Amino acid sequence: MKILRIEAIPYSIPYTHPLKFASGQVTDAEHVLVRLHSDDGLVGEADAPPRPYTYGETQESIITIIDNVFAPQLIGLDPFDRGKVHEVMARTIHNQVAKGALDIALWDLLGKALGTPVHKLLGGYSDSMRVSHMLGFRPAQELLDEALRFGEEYGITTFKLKVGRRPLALDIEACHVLRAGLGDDVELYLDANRGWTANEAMEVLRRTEGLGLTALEEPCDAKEAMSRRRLVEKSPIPIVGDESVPTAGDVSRELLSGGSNAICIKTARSGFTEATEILGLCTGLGVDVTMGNQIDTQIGSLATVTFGAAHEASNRRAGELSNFLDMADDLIAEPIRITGGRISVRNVPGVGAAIDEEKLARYRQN
Ligand code: MUC
Ligand code: MG
Repeated sequence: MKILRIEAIPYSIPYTHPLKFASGQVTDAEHVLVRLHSDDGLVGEADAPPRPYTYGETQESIITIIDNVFAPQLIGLDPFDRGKVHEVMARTIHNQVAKGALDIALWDLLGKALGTPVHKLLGGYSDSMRVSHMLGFRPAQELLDEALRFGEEYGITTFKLKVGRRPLALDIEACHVLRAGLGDDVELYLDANRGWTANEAMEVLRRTEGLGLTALEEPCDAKEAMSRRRLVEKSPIPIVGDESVPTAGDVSRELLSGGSNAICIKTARSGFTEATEILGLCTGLGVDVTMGNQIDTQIGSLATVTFGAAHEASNRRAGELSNFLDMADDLIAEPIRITGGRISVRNVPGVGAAIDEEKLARYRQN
């Protein structure tokens, strides 16, 4: 089998409820659908969500790097030769989201060629994942109403609160209101998307002591190495690396230098192959991981479930899988259901995110 053609298709779907966080906001899913065609008529597919404020990639840059750099180098390779495919992609630095989508599309293609679900190829540990819901910037009472509604409608009992605002009291109040309104059995953790300094983060930890928060993600820029290390040493809860650790090398650097002591894995930026390397590193070192969300569509969320459910260590904590509920529509043919707070893998060849061609025709931008 050979890779015959690669498509990078821009599309745009609006959000009904835009998500705001310290490093940016998302009002429309202006993403890229990546399609890898083989010479025997199979197609591997994946979603690439550009996040310029996180990785510097845009919809245009993802299309350009795939069309002009990766496609000419990958066409003609056997998709089973994943080592060769990755050797080719590694020659170009950065562009993590473009590479991540190509890798997931490659696995989807291999699953289809083998007639096997990719979650089985990756590990087959479980057939579902627990869902964590991400709460964006809103007044405290609205956050509580949203969390209560998601608990009632979907059975979700884990929430990640976006923080990183100033004055700090805004987020501190939100933490207190959520804990008081949700009770002690609901898990709450925070993600500041580098919005604070390490000292501000320390103050927030002090003023939320006793609320049972379980983690603080990317409190400040990891490049502020000394103050970040001090925070990690002093914090009573894990400090999670997210945007500071898109590659396995970044994970090693941050863990070894003390910049983080827990890791967020996102298939959107690491694909399944590098996510596997990162997971191995973390389990080897005894470091907790969370499957994160890059404000993914249902196609992207299904990729996260496919990887997260495949291994015990990535399935321990709830995965961030529900942002797609705030989108007006999706390209996926068979919508994801959240029942009892869980999302299931799909027992069909590949990842199982078949595309609705009519919707693609409606939302595509070229
Ligand atoms: C997160 O966990 O940070 C926000 C920006 C991004 O790239 O992902 C989201 C969620
Ligand atoms: Mg994050």
